[in-house]
Amino acid sequence: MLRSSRERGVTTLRREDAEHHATDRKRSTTSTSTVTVVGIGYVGFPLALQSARSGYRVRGVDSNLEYVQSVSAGAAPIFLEMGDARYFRQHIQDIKITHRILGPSDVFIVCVPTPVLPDKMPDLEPVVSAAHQIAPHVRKGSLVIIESTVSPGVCDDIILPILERGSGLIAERDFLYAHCPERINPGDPVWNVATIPRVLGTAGKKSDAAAIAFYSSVIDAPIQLMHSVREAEAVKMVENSFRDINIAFVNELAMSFGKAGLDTVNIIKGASTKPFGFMPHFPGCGVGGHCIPVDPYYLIAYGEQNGFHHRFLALAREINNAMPHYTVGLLETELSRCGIALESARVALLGLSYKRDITDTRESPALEIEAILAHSGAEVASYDPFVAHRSSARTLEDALAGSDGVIIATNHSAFERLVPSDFLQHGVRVVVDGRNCLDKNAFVDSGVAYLGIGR
Ligand code: SAJ
Repeated sequence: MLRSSRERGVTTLRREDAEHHATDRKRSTTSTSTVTVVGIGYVGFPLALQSARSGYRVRGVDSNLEYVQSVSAGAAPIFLEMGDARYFRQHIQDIKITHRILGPSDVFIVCVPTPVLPDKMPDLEPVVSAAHQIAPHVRKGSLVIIESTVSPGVCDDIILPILERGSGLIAERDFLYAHCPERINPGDPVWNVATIPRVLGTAGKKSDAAAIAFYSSVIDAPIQLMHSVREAEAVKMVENSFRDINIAFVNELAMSFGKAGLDTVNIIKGASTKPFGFMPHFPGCGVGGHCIPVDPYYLIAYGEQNGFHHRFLALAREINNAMPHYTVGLLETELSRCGIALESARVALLGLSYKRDITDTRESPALEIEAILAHSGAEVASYDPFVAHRSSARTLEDALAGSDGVIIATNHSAFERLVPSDFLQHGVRVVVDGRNCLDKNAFVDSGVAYLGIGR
């Protein structure tokens, strides 16, 4: 059993200590130290680029051969923020992208997805596969960091044994080992891989120092050293489950207040004037992304393996998962009031990605809404400027033309400017604003019925 850092007397690392480590590391890494990032998607790619900016020789490894070939040829991934895409194009020769690990590396970082299976149980296959790939290349002094989001115990009880068996080495004694859960907020103009504070859990004092030195040389943000790897795993679970239950709370409020004609969004904004003890979340047509709707299931499974049932987390997931159906129900009821049956209606679905102005459709409620509409017999014209390849309509006008109803599932900036005449001119009768992003007052007496989520 690895000794916790509390036993090692290390709790919170002060910034200047980290800087001291960083100075040493920066001096020694500028030209020769190699960082190998396994999994170069939304999480791994920005981290690989930031490591290259910090002077490391960087290798990126990904299991998707077609993706590796495309990126190696210089095609910047569509999810990269502009600054990262520009840096990548200018420094493509500094980053070697391959399908398999090339060999030993001073630092290995695992950034592969940790999704859930259809039965909502954790799918650890990608992270286990990454560990098997890395293990034969781990040498004395290598630093292995797991950034993928996992529940407490996965790093120590599942990943570490693979690394030790495959390398013939022992963590902390021979190689250094840490968990630093990823914190990426796609589309955020302020918080990015260089500025987001991080938490760390490691295998011991030597691993503390090496991991702190590495992150201090790559990011400009505080690093909080936790008492153990398990605590660091739990931190990520807690922060994302916190968000999911709070979204479920306001979604339930929206379904309740919607029946009473109250404006839930305005009420939440009112509650936000309280300067303490309240953090606003807002209702919507569902919860998407690779974090928020997934991580609570890892925590639920962790509880079950310890003989505890997370009733609250499970109920929050149930409420959030019901929002796509709730949203389609609003449209069906209002169309029926107009004498239009959903199964014979044409519906424009605006937005496919899970979040504003990004391309990511993982776990997107818009896709669930699209399936529900199609299952009901409605003709669906989907349009998302960020997901053109997946849209059935080439333009917004094509999607709206001849549509009886509209569901806005993503609050892309292109949709927020829509006004009633944009719908009226195409004969649209009902607009369901799944992200409460339009001016509902503009629709009063407009001839187009407006329904928000809870407003
Ligand atoms: N959503 C709501 N109501 C809200 C907030 C979000 O319905 O009040 C929906 C969004 O529309 C989306 C989903 O939830 O479909 C997730 O939204 P998100 O803003 O949480 O976006 P993510 O998935 O990019 O979350 C990331 C997370 N970062 C990491 O896991 C490292 C999360 O921890 C952050 O809290 C979040 O960004 C953030 O703060 O924006």
